[in-house]
This record gives sequence, structure tokens and C-alpha cells, in this order.
Amino acid sequence: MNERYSYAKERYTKKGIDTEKAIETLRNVSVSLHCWQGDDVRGFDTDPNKPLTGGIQTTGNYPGRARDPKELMEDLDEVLKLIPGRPKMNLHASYAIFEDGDWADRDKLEPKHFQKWVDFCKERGLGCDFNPTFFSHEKCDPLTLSSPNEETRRFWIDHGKACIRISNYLAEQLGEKCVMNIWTGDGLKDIPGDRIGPRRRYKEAIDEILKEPFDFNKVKPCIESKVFGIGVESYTVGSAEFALSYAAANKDKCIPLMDNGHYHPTEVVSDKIPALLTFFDEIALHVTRPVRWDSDHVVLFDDETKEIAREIVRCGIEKVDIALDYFDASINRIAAWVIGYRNTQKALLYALLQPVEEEKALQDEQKFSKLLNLQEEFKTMPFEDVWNEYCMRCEKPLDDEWFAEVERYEEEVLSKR
Ligand code: RNT
Ligand code: ZN
Repeated sequence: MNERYSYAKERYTKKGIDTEKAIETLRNVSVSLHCWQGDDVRGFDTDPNKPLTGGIQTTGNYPGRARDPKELMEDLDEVLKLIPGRPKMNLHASYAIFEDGDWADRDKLEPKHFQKWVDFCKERGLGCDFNPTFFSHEKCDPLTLSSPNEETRRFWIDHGKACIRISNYLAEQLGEKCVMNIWTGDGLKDIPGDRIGPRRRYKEAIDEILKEPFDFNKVKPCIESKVFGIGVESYTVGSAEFALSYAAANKDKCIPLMDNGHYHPTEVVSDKIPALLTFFDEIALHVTRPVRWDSDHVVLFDDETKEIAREIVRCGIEKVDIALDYFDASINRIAAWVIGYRNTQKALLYALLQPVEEEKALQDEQKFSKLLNLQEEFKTMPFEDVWNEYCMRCEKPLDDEWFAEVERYEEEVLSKR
């Protein structure tokens, strides 16, 4: 045990915090690593140069984007070397891998199209989450599950059902639950003539998807809400109230998912976590960084990320499925992945080192000045030393060590693409 850690441990112990327990807890918490940071959400099942649709946007053209499954897996391996904790993969359906002549459209996808990913995860001891891809495809008219066109809706319902079967397969093969997130960019640019029609169709379409058999202990379908997207500024079918009501009315088959980029700028997801966990046993999160809108910037070790982590810890870390969701094409993509993942880990460790019980007691006793002072005092506790110890126990580099490896990789691999 290094000296700085021993000192930090002692300081925290005096405050009633067990640093060993915090480290051990975090080592066992899964945090999903999104495959789509590596190639700007392009995927492999359609022309990679087609536009990204659904109201999401990657900006920037930093060299070195992964262009095929081999490159993406290579990049993921590089990321896995540099992040501590217990990562889990998170795939989109558009990342299906086809053998020669084996291409299938999204409504016909099968578990075998993800076999290479299953092998990848097995070799590295990772679980895997999954997402149907309801965007960037010619069958978006531009609506999907809420389209008035029966044929369009059918196609996307069949896609959702195929994804349930794939999620089941991932959970069974990897022995870890698979969180399957339903998000569509369905919405309108301008003032709707009918708001309830698309929502009714969306509801019925999700009902149909969830009729596909699955074991709710292994597959966790989620409904992700959104406030608006680029090109769909005036109306989002899957709004917050819609998604939350759907999940509440179907608690036996799905859970709500909150993405912290999907609310009005002064709303905070940290406060919504305990609100939802008053009613749900389990919820899912997409951790991102919105800058003025759902811009999906790299996650920082900032106040709201810390507050989100604090609420996760206070409410029960096992009740929240944590996934990252951002995509920055303007900087080195490996660095983007690693910075965001490490910051999420950092925020969780920081939260695990807070005096939760004492804070609760002070609030209940209405000792608010003492509470405020305690919260401030903890901000300058020797957190860095516990974080460094955590990284070392995970056999991963420290904050000032990993970037050189990314530079080497950029020079030797990325710059040659
Ligand atoms: C979009 C949603 C959604 C996507 C991913 C790629 O605003 O956040 O979760 O980012 O599915
Ligand atoms: Zn999201």
C-alpha cells in the first residue's frame, strides 16, 4: 500500500468512510461502453457515408475513425487497456457483422449477425447491452414506430422484435443481463396538426415489440425519452411524460431510461433519479454532457456528473443500469472514450466516498449549516489518492500515464487509416 493512499485512507476512516469498501464496490459495478463513439454512429449495415438521422449529430472530422468491425474492435481493445472498473459493451443493431453475402435488413437481423461480438465479449469477459437502431435508414419515412404508414411501422416493429431475440441471445451467451434500449428520433420540425395520433401508434408499436417472448430477469427493455432533436424541434413523440408513463404502465416488461442530455437545460437528471426510484425498482441512464442542447460532448468530472453519481449511490447502485452515450468526432476518438469513461468512474468513486448517512441525519435533524459545511469539507478530502489506488488495483494507468499510449496508438495505427 503506498504512503499517500495510507494517509488518505486514515483521513477518510476518521470521517467514517471505508475506502476499501468503496474501491471494492466500484470494481463490481458495470458501466456500459458505447461502441458508437468509435465511428461517429455510422455502423456497418448500411452505407457508412449516409447522413446520420433521427435528430442526432456528430460534428468534426478528426482522422482515424474506425471503418470496419476489425478496426472498431482494435480501438475498443485500446480503450479497454486504459479504463478501470467493470466495463460492459453496448452495441447498436447497426453494428451487425455480416459474412460474405449474408447481409440482412434490420427487420431480419438474427443473433448470428452478432456472433463476432459475442466472441469478442467472451474473450474479454464482458457482458453486453443492446439497442435497436431506429435511425439512419431508408425505411425512416422519416418516422418509424409512430409512422402513419402501416408498412413502415411493420418494418420497425419487426426490427424491435428481432432485437429482443438478439438481446436474449447476448444475455444467455454472456451470462449477464442485457439492457435493450428503445429510442426513436420520431418527431416534427414544426407545429403538429396531431399530437396524440403518433403517440398512440408509438405506444401500440412498443406493445407489439414487447410481446416477443423474453425473460425479464435477463433482458431489460427500456424506453428512452427526449425533449427535441435537430430537425424535430417542435414535437417529440417519445417525450418525457410519454416514456415515463409507458414504463410505469408496463413495469413487468420494461424500465425507464433517462439520458441527461434529453431535458430542458435547467432540469437535472440527478434530481430525477430518486423521483423515479420511489416508484421503480430499476432504472437505466445514459450519461452524457449536453452543451446548450443534446450535443453529446465527452463526460467530465463536473458537478452534475458527480451529483448523478451521488444519487445513484444514495439510492442503491444496484438499481441503476449505467451506460455512456456521447459521440465526439472532433477529437481523438480513443481519448474521447477514455476521458468520459474514467470521469464516470471517478464520479462514482467520489460518490462512494461521501458521508451519506451523516448527511441524511443532519438533514433530518435540520442542522443545515453543519450539513453545508460537511459537504464543502468533503470537496477537499484526498480523493486523488484513493482514485490512484483504485486504478492501480484495477491494473490500469493513472491519470497522467495513459495519454502517451493514446498518442502512440494515434501515430502507429489511427494516422495510417
Ligand atoms: C439520441 C439518444 C440515443 C442515441 C444512441 C446512439 O439522442 O440519446 O440514445 O444517442 O442510441
Ligand atoms: Zn441516449
